[in-house]
Amino acid sequence: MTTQSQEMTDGFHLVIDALKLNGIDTIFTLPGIPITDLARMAQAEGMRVISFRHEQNAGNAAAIAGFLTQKPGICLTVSAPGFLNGLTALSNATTNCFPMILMSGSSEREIVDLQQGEYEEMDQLAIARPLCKAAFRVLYAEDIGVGIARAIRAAVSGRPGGVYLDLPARLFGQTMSAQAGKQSLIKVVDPAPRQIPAPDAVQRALTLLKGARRPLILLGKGAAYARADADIRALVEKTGIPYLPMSMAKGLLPDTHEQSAAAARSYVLAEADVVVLVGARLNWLLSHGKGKTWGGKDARAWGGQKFVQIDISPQEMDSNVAIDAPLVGDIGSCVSALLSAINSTAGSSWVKPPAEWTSAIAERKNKNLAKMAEALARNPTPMNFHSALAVVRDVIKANPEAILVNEGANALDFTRSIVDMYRPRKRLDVGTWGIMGIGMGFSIAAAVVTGKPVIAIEGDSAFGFSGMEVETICRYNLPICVVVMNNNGVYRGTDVNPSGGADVAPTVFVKGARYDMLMEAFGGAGVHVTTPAELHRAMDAAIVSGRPTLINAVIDETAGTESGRITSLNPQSAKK
Ligand code: ADP
Ligand code: TPW
Ligand code: MG
Repeated sequence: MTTQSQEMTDGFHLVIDALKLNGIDTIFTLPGIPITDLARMAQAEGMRVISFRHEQNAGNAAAIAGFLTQKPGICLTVSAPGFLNGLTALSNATTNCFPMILMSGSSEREIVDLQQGEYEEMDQLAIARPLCKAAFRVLYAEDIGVGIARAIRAAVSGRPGGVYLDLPARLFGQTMSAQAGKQSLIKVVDPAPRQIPAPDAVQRALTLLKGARRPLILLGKGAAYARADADIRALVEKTGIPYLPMSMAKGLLPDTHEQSAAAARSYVLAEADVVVLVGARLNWLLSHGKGKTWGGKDARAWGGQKFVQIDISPQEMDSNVAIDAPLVGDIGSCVSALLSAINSTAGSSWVKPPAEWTSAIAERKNKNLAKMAEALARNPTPMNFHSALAVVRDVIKANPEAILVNEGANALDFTRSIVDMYRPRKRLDVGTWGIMGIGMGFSIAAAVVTGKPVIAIEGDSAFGFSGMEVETICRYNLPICVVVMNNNGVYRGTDVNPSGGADVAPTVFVKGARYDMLMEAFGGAGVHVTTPAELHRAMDAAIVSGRPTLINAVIDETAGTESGRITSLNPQSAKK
């Protein structure tokens, strides 16, 4: 080797060095032209490189790694088809405000732009742009530092989201002097700057809150992401205001907290007079802040409540209903400002919500919890969602550090309402789109970035979207226990073909499928269970061993309902 070549660097190494310089140590990928060597070299340079069986799963892994770490998760794919496979995850990450960067190799621009039939020809930058927060292309090795710095800032600053970074094949082989290369890299200073709320906005929110008779706090996944756990808890406990966690905010305070109004959700949404939204959007998941759910007199009517909204995105305000007290800033700064205002202006004179409100909630809550306890105590044959999830509930209670990944329809809705979470950022699910396919990608990333045990509660249909990644789980020997709630199909296994033909109905799968054998094929533990006792034993064994495990839990095929809790969103013909 000549002295000259020792002093050179190339595009491959500049990408790796730029990521490492910014504290990014993991890449979720699937190799091929032109990024195979990039993945190899990243591993050689000490990065963790997790290689998947489909790019969508690598992308979902990157997205949730971003949510869990506040650093952009990196997904690396090949051109056109690999890029497109990753794009669903990028778009989903953007929709959910998860920071990630999709880096895809791309083919020769000159040929792509003239549409001359290049290998994996596609104008990837143009296609990605409308589906993510920002999209960049780097043409010269000396710009890699800037490209990656911009991608990191775009992903994590303000409202987090997905960023596309286009890396043409030709870039990787470009060389430059190692010293100039090093100087071209940027270590991003303060990538997600705090955004302090204006004092008058804080006062406005406080004034509104002080006048409330039936206040309510709504915690969303933005609050979980923000890692302001102690202040959020202090805000809830100091004010005495009942709160509702959105799905991925469960565990921010333990679900067993006495101020949780989760078991009286429909009552509090309809009755509250002032609602504080903390990192939660008034989208479909909250019935757009109006209509009957909110006490409105018809499906579109405003229910009369006032809103305080804490969000980093000013444009989120008034998106569905009027926001009376917008509190724009990062959740950490906003909640702590609100807390100091409460402590100084209200001081010890802060008046907790009236007892009529809190006791009315407690009454509903206790009634609903008693009803739930009854349903959970039954032990029907075959096992149903309740009897199976009573087990999962106990296992999570005994292992509160475990991360719960959850997807499906009934398998999702029942798990969310039955399984209590005790710690922040432990529940990861289908999010804003209600997307199927996040299961194994989320599970793998959660295990990789936290080192904690992962329990994935999967509908049998939901599992199928990413099921091949059980090989990945075995390959990296990850402590993941997948429980397939097997009811023979999408929603239920009981539909029949109305034509009487030989094909089964579109929602029905092979009856009695043995998903456990899929895990065994790759050396993991597969267990077939039909009773809660068997399920409990199998889950305990999985947690104790830390071995990749798939439990095929046979669930009554008649137990589910169409679309789970969102049956009403199915279009119905007006034709009688
Ligand atoms: P959920 O589905 O749990 O209701 P959403 O995804 O609808 O939550 O809302 C999350 C909100 O949190 C988004 O509007 C986003 O802008 C906001 N957000 C994310 N991170 C922060 C942060 N650090 N500070 C303030 N707001 C944030
Ligand atoms: C990418 C539509 C929502 S829920 C679901 C589908 C196909 C599966 C429900 O069956 P599963 O659960 O998982 O067996 P269970 O317990 O009710 O039987 N494609 C994508 N996303 C969504 N949401 C769908 C399709 C859907
Ligand atoms: Mg099913």
